[in-house]
Amino acid sequence: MSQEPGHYDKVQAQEKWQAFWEADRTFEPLDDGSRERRYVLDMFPYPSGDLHMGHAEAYAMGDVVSRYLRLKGFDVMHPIGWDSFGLPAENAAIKHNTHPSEWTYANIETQVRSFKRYGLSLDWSRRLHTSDEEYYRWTQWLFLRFFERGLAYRKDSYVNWCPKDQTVLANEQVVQGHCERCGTEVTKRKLNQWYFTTTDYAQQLLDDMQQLEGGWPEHVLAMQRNWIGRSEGAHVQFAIEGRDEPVTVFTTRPDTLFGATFMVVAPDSELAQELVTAAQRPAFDAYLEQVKKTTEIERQSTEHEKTGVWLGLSATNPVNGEQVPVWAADYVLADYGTGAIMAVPAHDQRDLDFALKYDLPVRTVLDVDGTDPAVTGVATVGDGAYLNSGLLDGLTDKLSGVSTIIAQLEEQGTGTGTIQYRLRDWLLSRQRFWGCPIPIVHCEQCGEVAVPDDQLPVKLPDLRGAALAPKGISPLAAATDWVATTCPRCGGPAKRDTDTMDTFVDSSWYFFRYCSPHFADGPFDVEAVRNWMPVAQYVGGVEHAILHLLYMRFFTKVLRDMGMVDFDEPMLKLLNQGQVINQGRAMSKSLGNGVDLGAQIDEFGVDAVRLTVVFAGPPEDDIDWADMSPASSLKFLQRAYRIASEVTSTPDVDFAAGDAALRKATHKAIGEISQLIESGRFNVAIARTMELVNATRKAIDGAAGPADPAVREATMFIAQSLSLVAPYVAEEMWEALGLPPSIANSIWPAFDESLTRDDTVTMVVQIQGKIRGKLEVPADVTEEAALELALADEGVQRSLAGREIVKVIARLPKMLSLVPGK
Ligand code: ANZ
Ligand code: ZN
Repeated sequence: MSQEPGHYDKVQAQEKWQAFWEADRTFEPLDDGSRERRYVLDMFPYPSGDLHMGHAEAYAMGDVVSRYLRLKGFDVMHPIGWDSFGLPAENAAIKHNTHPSEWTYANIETQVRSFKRYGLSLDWSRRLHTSDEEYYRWTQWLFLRFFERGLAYRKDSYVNWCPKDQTVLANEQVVQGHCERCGTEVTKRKLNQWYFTTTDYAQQLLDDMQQLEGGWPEHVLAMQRNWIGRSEGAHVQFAIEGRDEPVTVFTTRPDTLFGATFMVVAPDSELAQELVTAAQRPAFDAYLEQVKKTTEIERQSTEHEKTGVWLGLSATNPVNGEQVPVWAADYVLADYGTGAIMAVPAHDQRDLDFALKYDLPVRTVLDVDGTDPAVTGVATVGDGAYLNSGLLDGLTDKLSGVSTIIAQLEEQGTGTGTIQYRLRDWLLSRQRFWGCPIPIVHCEQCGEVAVPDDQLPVKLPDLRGAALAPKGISPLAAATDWVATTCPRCGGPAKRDTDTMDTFVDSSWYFFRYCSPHFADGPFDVEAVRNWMPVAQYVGGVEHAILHLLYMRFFTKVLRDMGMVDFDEPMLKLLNQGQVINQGRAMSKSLGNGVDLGAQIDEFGVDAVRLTVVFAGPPEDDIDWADMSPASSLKFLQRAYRIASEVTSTPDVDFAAGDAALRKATHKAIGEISQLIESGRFNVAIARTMELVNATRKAIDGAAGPADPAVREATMFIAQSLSLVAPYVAEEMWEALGLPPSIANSIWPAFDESLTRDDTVTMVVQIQGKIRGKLEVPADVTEEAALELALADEGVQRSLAGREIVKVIARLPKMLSLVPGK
């Protein structure tokens, strides 16, 4: 296809430069310490299919930072890999009667091609896949280190269970309480599950957020904080007749203890099973069945209708010796606090709703606003004067109420002040095939035995197709040859663990692996991690604002305690890009409003699509594709390219000799754009680049002309600035300017502040030959402006004394001479 002169051929440019970067290995870091290192990381993709508009946005943002830091002279590492274990591969394998790896690795290859075409400055030499044996061997190794340190343990817990398919379901396979495959109502079943003790690190996870202040979005820090959920309160012991152990409750309001009129235990707790009397057993068992069908979210919702059952016994309130009935109710959760509460209906809405329904007493112990909760049905919360509260009566604020009662309980030995976290231990085992096998062997003699390091990886058996279909606990259990093994400790018969790890385990350490991706003696080379980390900029979706970020922070702290890393936090800065939507809504098949990335690229080219995405608005904001015009982006890029094709000076010209006005515009742009990129305002940086393109066009067409050295200087900077978002046209421009490739190896120009200063000159004002004033004026002041300034000057006004000016003699900017009339 022939092109008009000064027109860049987007398809040809894409092929040409992609091949160049690949052969030149342009984006592999030197990693030799000759330059300061910077690590820029995008959250790695899941190979669900080809790249989509969401990827286009996220990776375009990361590339701006990565390419900018390169040009600023840093040795940048910007790696890529795949989070390649996960359930969709298993479903595809069942459907097509293949192995999950086939679907997975085929999709990865598709994404690789798209990533390469998308012109990202990625280091392909560090590519990893979490489902490779070479990778999951080290996931297992890390699991074993956690296990040795007591940070990985097993306990019983409830999982989603489909009674028809006889299988465990992941949360995402439960659709409105029903099995995604067969529609049967999902219930809960107790299974032995693996956990990591994230709770041991709760306080550190909270405290170290101080190091992220300013580098992470405030709302992400808030989400982390809420998830960890620190509560200060007390453990209070209620004695139970005929039972040695008292029941301990957790409360944030121990000061309301005199208002506790009943106790509630989580129905799905061990404690409820222990407490329930024989007479109440049938009613309790029936109730528990009902509870198992309720999701945790429903249980915590304030709208959820309160239900419960009396367990047939009473407990003793430690401060007044009162007997209060013990109930089981689903609004109390088994795994928060102690799984048991003291109910204070007057001052806790959930307790009040329950008390009113089951006709339990309500006793006000705090006068908050003069109202009576038993009458209004609204529990009163906050500070107030204590009533009916023994030693607390007379106090009026929560702080002293709480400390007084805690002191009393501690003295009696019936309670203590404590801190509770909402954070739970991380349930990491999955009853799935396509994941990292848990490297533990179960021996009848020795119990849980670690697979020795030199026998890692424990490889997945070769199950495919129908063998992966749900039946029983886990697909791996069906591989009986694989399950049967010998105990590494006693040599006796043993069974392999048939669970695999949550894929969040894989993604909790991949960023360490990138630092030394082929390291054979451990998950990573400690030295390489010391060189590269922490990550300077992490980019990814806000959907990972809680779990992924929390888990990788947890891993980092454990590795630090193991002496493998020397920092507390792995990611110094975090950017959450927005979403690409269409016509005001998330893109979806059912709405038919999907936008195909490949089609957009075919029509407008990579550069125009990337420019559109980055120019659309602040990186955190959503982009509505319906409002975008990639066609005008392309038009702008052609305008920019044409400028480069018109420059006639040679690379060795002296910029200092160039047009002063254009030089000033260029250096202003250098200063501003650098600042804008560093503060994450990429869209505004592009707007500045567009302005510089206009100024340069004017200079070429005007007095300066295409040979002016300032035109070359401006055009070079336009190309560099554009290279952050439109790398193909930028390389073309660089080449048109006669400069050696790649533009990615060029150096971002130094900003010369002196060139941008608005120079001023002292102007002398004479009246009838005598100096009557001295004024600071711009060096390029016009006669009109000079006259206006002079007439506004007090000294000049005084000596004119109202006379009209009949003649002006201007020798600007130094002198203005005025001749007044009579
Ligand atoms: C008595 C009380 C009186 C309470 C009062 C509150 C107000 P946070 O702040 O979220 O930590 N609670 C304790 N364990 C629970 C569990 N396993 N399931 C459901 N609720 C539980 O909440 C702590 C409060 O939630 C505790 O303080 C307890 O109710 C309840 F005027 O105890 B409180
Ligand atoms: Zn053994």
